[in-house]
Parts: sequence; structure tokens; C-alpha cells
Amino acid sequence: MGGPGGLERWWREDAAMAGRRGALIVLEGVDRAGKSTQSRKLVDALCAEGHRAELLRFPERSTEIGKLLGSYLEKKSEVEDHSVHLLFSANRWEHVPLMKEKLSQGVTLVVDRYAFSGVAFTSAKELQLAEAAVRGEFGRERYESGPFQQRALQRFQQLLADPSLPWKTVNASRSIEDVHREIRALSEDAIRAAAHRPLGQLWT
Ligand code: 2DT
Ligand code: MG
Repeated sequence: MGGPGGLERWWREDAAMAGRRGALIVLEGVDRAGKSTQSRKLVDALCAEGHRAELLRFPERSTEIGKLLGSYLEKKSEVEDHSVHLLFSANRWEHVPLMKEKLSQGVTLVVDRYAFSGVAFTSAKELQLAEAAVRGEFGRERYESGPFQQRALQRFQQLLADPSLPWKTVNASRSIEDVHREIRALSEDAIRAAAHRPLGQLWT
């Protein structure tokens, strides 16, 4: 802090910050699109620029509900389709009070998957029931197969077509740094736009 001018500037910035809420920034997409890498890089970059930003991911496997989901995804347990959909949803709802508190305190939340994955993956599964066999050496967890991811992608694209949802599409087939630059610029716009807008519903 310099002289009185510096102090005054500091006070003004502090007062301006006081009414500002954080932005909810959700990264969605199919497996291996780079969401986890990008959300980590985004939080680091925002923090380095002086924003308050924190990382969340869903499913958040550390809670009791999250452990049920982890075991289901690792194919260590079976859960009926509707029930598991509600567990994913409950896993988000159990974090809502904390998320609202952080947002209203001015913390921007960068979220690696959220409710849109819930819609895309459950409805991709409904499609799967119509097709008989699904194969692929994609990964070891449930849903990690090429055909399944293809259906989830179709569902994401249907959600994208809804003009009431404030999505921005980012082409993830470029270098990590190029994708990061675009996501960072979009996020800075979102943070500015959210600052004085009251917290609303994600989806109505
Ligand atoms: P990760 O690989 O990102 O941990 O995800 N999923 C996720 C659903 O089916 N419904 C949901 O509501 C959410 C948030 C997508 C593990 C898998 O969980 C799926 C991939
Ligand atoms: Mg995964």
C-alpha cells in the first residue's frame, strides 16, 4: 500500500468487490474431452489473475452418496437406472448450500461436469436399452465405451440447441494451451456478467 491515494484505491476496489458474486462455470462434454485438465488450468489462471476461484467436480465421490456412485461406476455394484440417476442428482444437491454460499461470497466455481452430464448420460443409457450390444475398449469404468460416448455426445448436442441455456461451445480438438486461452476468455466474460446479477436457477 503506497500513500493515501493507494489506500483510497484499495478501499474503493474492496467496496466494489463486496457486492459481487462469483460465476458458476460448468465444463461439460464427453469423457477425454479434456474437462479435468482444462478446469484445473482455468482455476489456476483465474487465481493468478487475482480472482477467487475454486474447483469442483461431479460426481464428487468423497461423500456417502459419492461412494455409492464411485462403486457403481467402477462396476463393483449394480444400482437400478432410475435410482442411480437420482443419486447423481442428490450428489449435486448435497453440495448446493456450500456452492451458493461460495458464489455469494464472490468465489467463482469451476465445475467439472454438472446437471447436463446427468441428462446426457442417463438419456444415452435409455438409447442403449434399445440397442442390444455395446462394446468398446474405451476404459474400465461404466459408460467408458465409444458407442456410449457417441450417444452422450448426441444428447449434449441436443441440449446445446436449447437457446435458453447459456452454453458456449469450445472445440476441444486443439492444443491444451489454445483451448485454455479460449476457455479463460469466455470465463472472464462470464465472471464480469455474473458480478451484479443475482443468483438464479441453473435450469428452469
Ligand atoms: P468422471 O469420469 O468425470 O468422474 O464421470 N455421470 C456424471 C452421470 O452419468 N450422471 C451425472 O449426473 C454425472 C455428473 C459421466 C464419471 C461418469 O459419470 C457420468 C461419466
Ligand atoms: Mg471418467
